[in-house]
Amino acid sequence: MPLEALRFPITPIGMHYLLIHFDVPIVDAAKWRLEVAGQTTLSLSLDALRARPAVELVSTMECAGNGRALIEPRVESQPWLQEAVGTARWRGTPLRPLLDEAGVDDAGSEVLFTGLDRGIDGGEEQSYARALPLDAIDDALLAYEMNGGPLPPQHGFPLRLVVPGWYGMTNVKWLARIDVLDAPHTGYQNAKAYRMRQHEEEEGVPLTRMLPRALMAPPGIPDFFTRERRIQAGEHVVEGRAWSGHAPVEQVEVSTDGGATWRDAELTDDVGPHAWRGWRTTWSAKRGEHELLCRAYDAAGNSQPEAPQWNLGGYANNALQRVRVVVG
Ligand SMILES: Nc1nc2c(c(=O)[nH]1)N[C@H]1C(S)=C(S)[C@@H](COP(=O)(O)O)O[C@H]1N2
Ligand SMILES: [Mo]
Repeated sequence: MPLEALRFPITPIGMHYLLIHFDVPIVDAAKWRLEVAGQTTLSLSLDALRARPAVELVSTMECAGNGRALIEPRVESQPWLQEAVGTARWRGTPLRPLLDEAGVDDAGSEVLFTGLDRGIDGGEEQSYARALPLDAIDDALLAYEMNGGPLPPQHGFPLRLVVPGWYGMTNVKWLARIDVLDAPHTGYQNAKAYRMRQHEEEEGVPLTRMLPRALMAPPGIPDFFTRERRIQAGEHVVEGRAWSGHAPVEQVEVSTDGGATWRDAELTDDVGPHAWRGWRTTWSAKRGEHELLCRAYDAAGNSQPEAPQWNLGGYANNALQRVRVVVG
């Protein structure tokens, strides 16, 4: 998502980031079915899912690899700077009642979501699949609409999972089946990928919810090649969005002097409890070079570090955004 799109409370579809491990499956909706396997197996058409109770959910989603390219030494994977985030208005049917209809027994511990896309990752051929603990799916939605229209192919047509607050990989697209498991899933995307590890042999800690982050829409205009920002001296609005998957954002601070001093931004647009929060402040820009930073705090006491912490997957880098602005 180009960072100027932070000015939209709901990200227009063509500006929302995309992360696609394999190929986008081309799905014939008339033939497609969702299998839900609990104690019994349900097979549901798209029409059957649309006939179920519908809810809307505005949810901010961020790739767990957002910020990866800013970690040294560089990790080999999708080289995101800070743009792998977006907010959409999803519409669909709540997951939990569907699981209850399929029958979840007491032994049920995890739910596995499998997509239609196949490929090779870490040397293993696989369908993209991710398991979640049962108690994490209470707010989860099976979405068939995005921003008021049908789910586009690149975002998971005909059906995707949306789990508010969790990093992007959780939100399985092109859903084919859902299985209630009675033992932890050991597939690649849970056991190897999306874990905080320092080396390959380590079991590591699974990534779950998004850490807090504030981002600003870079002020002024960019230089084509360097992307350096240029602005005229005078009063300017500095604005952006901030989110956390752990608790609501309570405070956003801004620095215009490289982090020497900080002041509170005003919190603005609130588009829902699972969405980012708008913020803004004004800046009297004086001639010269300035480094602008912003920092989010959530109600659970989480904030952002000054520098990234290296890890094998280059995940969860919520270090402070720094934007250099030349004022002339
Ligand atoms: N089936 C499937 N689901 C998937 C993926 C994928 O490659 N295949 N990528 C995941 C990752 S890593 C992210 S960050 C989000 C991105 O969703 P978006 O492309 O709609 O923004 O989808 C997740 N769901
Ligand atoms: Mo991701």
